[in-house]
Amino acid sequence: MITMEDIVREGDPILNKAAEEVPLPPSDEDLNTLREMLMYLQNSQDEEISKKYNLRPGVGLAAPQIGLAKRMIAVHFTDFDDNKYSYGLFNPKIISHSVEKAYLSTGEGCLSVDREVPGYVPRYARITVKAIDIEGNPLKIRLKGYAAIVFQHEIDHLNGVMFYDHINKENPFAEPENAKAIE
Ligand code: LHY
Ligand code: NI
Repeated sequence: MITMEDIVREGDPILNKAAEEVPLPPSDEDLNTLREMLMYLQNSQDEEISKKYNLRPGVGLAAPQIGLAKRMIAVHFTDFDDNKYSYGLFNPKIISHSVEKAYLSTGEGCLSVDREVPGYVPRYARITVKAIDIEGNPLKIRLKGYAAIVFQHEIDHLNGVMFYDHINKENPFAEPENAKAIE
């Protein structure tokens, strides 16, 4: 079972390098890892389990965050319109995106970052993601709003990019151009 002890924190160089494509069909080992990543998110959102094992609640997790430079992400959340997203994905790729941007008015955090980093994180308002899911099915999902932001945060980890890399250094709360606030 994945716990906070397995989660790599900022400062570890694996968080700043691009991860490798996963050969498909996935090996049993990679498939198991992805299942465990999704299970971490589910456990972290369960009041009892998260308390018992001291899990920080999360909606997304990328393989580099558990020390594996492989292109795998898990997401598990319900958006503000009550749509449920629960996926383990191999080799996710943003194949198109809007010109318009969006950002969470509360900023972002990261399971690998044990401090608050204030500021707006501009992201694409809408994206289309292609990936192979945990069952081996090719997927093409259109995302907007909160969901689009979570997926971009996770896919960034596969490219060695942290959320704070996007924050305006002069003025963290400068209104991003052509962007709408979410929340
Ligand atoms: N997980 C964050 C989490 O709290 C992802 C996140 C946070 C996305 C805030 C968007 C906004 O679940 C991770 O840091 N995973 O990489
Ligand atoms: Ni993160």
